[in-house]
Amino acid sequence: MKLACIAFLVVSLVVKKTKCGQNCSETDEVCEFYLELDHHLTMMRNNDLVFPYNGHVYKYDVINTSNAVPVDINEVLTADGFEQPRLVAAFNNTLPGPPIIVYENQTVIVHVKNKLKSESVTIHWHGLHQRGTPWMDGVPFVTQCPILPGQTFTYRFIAEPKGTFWYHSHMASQLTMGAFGALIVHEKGEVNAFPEHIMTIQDWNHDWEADIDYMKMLYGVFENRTRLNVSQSIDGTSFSMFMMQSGLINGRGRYYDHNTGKDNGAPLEVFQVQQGQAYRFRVIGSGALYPFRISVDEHNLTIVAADGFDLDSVVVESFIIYPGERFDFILHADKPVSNYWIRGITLEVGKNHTAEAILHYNGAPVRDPTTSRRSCTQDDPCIVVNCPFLYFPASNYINCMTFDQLRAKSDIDPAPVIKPGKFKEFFLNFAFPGTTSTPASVNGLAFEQPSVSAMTQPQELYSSCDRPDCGEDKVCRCTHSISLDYGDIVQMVLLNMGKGKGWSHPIHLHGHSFYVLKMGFGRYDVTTARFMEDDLNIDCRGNPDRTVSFCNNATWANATWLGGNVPGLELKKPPRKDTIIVPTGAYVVIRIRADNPGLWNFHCHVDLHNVDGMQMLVNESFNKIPKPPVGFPMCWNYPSDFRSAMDWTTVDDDSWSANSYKTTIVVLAVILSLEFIVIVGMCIYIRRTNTTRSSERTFLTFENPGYN
Ligand SMILES: *[C@@H]1O[C@H](CO)[C@@H](O)[C@H](O)[C@H]1NC(C)=O
Ligand SMILES: *[C@@H]1O[C@H](CO)[C@@H](O)[C@H](O)[C@H]1NC(C)=O
Ligand SMILES: *[C@@H]1O[C@H](CO)[C@@H](O)[C@H](O)[C@H]1NC(C)=O
Ligand SMILES: *[C@@H]1O[C@H](CO)[C@@H](O)[C@H](O)[C@H]1NC(C)=O
Ligand SMILES: *[C@@H]1O[C@H](CO)[C@@H](O)[C@H](O)[C@H]1NC(C)=O
Ligand SMILES: *[C@@H]1O[C@H](CO)[C@@H](O)[C@H](O)[C@H]1NC(C)=O
Ligand SMILES: *[C@@H]1O[C@H](CO)[C@@H](O)[C@H](O)[C@H]1NC(C)=O
Ligand SMILES: *[C@@H]1O[C@H](CO)[C@@H](O)[C@H](O)[C@H]1NC(C)=O
Ligand SMILES: *[C@@H]1O[C@H](CO)[C@@H](O)[C@H](O)[C@H]1NC(C)=O
Ligand SMILES: *[C@@H]1O[C@H](CO)[C@@H](O)[C@H](O)[C@H]1NC(C)=O
Ligand SMILES: *[C@@H]1O[C@H](CO)[C@@H](O)[C@H](O)[C@H]1NC(C)=O
Ligand SMILES: [Cu+2]
Repeated sequence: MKLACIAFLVVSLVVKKTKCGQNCSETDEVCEFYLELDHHLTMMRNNDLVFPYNGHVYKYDVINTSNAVPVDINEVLTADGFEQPRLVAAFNNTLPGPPIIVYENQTVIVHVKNKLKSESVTIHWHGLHQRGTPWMDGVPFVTQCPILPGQTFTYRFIAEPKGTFWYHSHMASQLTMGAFGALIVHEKGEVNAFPEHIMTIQDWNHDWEADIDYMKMLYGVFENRTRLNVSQSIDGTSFSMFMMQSGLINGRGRYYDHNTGKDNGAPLEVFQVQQGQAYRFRVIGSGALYPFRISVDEHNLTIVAADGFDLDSVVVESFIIYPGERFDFILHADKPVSNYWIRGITLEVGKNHTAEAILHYNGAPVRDPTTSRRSCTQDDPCIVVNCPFLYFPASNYINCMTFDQLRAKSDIDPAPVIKPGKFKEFFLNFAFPGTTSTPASVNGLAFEQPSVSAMTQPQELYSSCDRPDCGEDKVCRCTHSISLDYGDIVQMVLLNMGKGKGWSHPIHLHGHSFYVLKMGFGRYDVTTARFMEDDLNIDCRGNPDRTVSFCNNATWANATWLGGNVPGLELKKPPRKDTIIVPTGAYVVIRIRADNPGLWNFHCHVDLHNVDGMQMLVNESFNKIPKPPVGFPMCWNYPSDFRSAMDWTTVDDDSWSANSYKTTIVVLAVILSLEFIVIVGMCIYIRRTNTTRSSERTFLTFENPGYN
């Protein structure tokens, strides 16, 4: 064993230039990392509680902060500085987890250890295409079995495409507990690259955690014997009852007392810049639910990329980012040496929820900025990019630029051209239709997670959607998938319409960066910016009344638009994305080429919606999916329901004790013979692999003979 390991390392050092556990250089072919997921508490330094004061934290028993030494904030998960420690699940005890920074086309190896006591995990590499390695996509029960407590798993994949990505737990809502980090893929040989900063932004609630959020979403939130309402967006549509107490940038924020309006002085993230220099900020929406509008006081932002793909740059006052999205902007540090607020405000009305960080010019005193937001005026209106609606209230003097108004930086990557006979078109409504029960669904199909990995154990799936209780103006729960054949050109019309609309959804597709060809918005009141009516170019079929129809089986209202003939599609320089907002009442036309065989999850990135069922699978050229590596772990087939009740659970009329005695003997005999077979098998296998592939055996999970 040990010899084999050393042999492998020697071989790989010589042949592959492997880097272990540190930053990779451009010439490395393989980059290797270790991540440990464990529970931790915020505001604790080892066994000591700390408290926030004036941008620092101090040990709990400090009485006079002016003569005390503050605790190093890098040793504390400060979050919003709330003194009641909150449980987090974090990689390597940092919030966010350590950044993984690699170069395009490098082989990335990440060894993951699950040190949680009662939860399993998988890690998704959000935005990477996993071409040739679809079983490394990290979706539990879709591409792999979850990594159970105490277990390890090794991911191995190619870093492609280049750009700003992130990694996060894909297990239910675990990511909202802090289980994420940045994943940056640098371009090779890039000249004149800007120095850069990574910025994750998220909502935070220190009283609740993932599963409680979900329960409260279903059953309601009460405070002081009052039922709280869902918070409202600028266009009059909804967010959630999940209360965002604080916003965090790179894991730091301040809690504002709602009664006094005073903040608790917790430390904030400080981004240092040198006057005269330009910087690339890589912003990652890593939150649970709320979008943020991000601005930097007294600076314009030049947006240059979204979800890893370069855009024709636009200069804006701010941009909006939903969970799952990424935007890169260039900041020119050309203002007087000082401190400036970086702000992320939510789009809620009647609430002032802000995530804050500090832009600190080298040479400025270390203290909170005193700057204020730019005021948008009739003569100098603000431009906001990526709005989930068409308008802000007219009195705000803000002009929205929706994502479909952006263009790719170059025209070398036009939209896939329709080939006769190879074109498929899908209408997918991401919404909450229903009457008595209104689960989050896609076309009324709330996703039921398989109980084994659907990619590697397809023969063990049960829950087909081909049932009488599923269909037009019905809602059911099943394992929803659509099938694509290799080489298909696929147009998807993402909808958010009918009875189940009312929330905007950031929809994320795994395995692809789709081309965004067009967005169609509903009707709004131009003065108040309130949403009024769905876009009527979509025919919801079913019940003709839009407020009643589930819109489960939609099509174009004008039949000549079928077959890809939608007027106004951007085919020359469409921007690409892997996560796109589908606003209430709107549609988004996207295209992909089915050239990446896999089983790809397609879901809302608002975790609560995803967990509730707003997800589906794209079953892409299943018979062309490469075989997983030798030794790839399988799930034991505990069924998800009792439809396939096993014989050994039924007791016949004999007395229980006699029967259980018999059962025990049989089970023991079976176990013993299985063990015997396994031992013999292992011996044979070890002997064989020792002689033929000694270097690969200890690295079973990431050697892949089926690929390359
Ligand atoms: C995570 O922690 C482990 C154990 O302390 C360490 O070996 C590893 O290098 C860390 N990983 C990263 C990416 O920092
Ligand atoms: C790796 O790169 C990051 C970001 O550039 C930097 O903060 C960190 O110090 C580097 N780590 C090492 C070991 O060089
Ligand atoms: C706190 O410490 C400072 C500096 O040593 C001292 O000037 C001040 O009087 C102290 N305050 C109290 C309340 O003890
Ligand atoms: C990445 O690798 C692929 C396949 O080996 C190759 O075709 C492509 O040119 C490479 N790209 C870069 C930027 O090195
Ligand atoms: C609860 O409501 C009562 C009556 O309206 C009010 O006096 C009290 O301050 C409220 N408590 C909190 C914590 O808001
Ligand atoms: C919630 O909305 C209802 C109906 O609009 C209103 O009567 C109630 O006062 C609201 N509750 C709160 C806590 O704002
Ligand atoms: C930002 O751009 C706007 C219009 O493009 C311009 O009016 C404004 O002066 C710029 N602000 C700064 C701080 O450069
Ligand atoms: C909103 O909150 C931020 C800090 O969270 C504060 O700086 C700002 O003044 C507040 N704005 C309003 C209008 O209350
Ligand atoms: C969708 O509508 C079409 C046209 O009316 C109909 O043929 C089809 O059966 C419907 N599909 C479902 C699932 O109801
Ligand atoms: C994907 O397609 C294959 C082949 O058609 C089928 O056997 C498998 O059950 C499908 N899987 C899912 C989850 O739909
Ligand atoms: C349907 O769409 C086509 C192409 O855009 C257009 O020429 C035609 O007038 C439309 N028909 C109706 C009834 O609107
Ligand atoms: Cu959603």
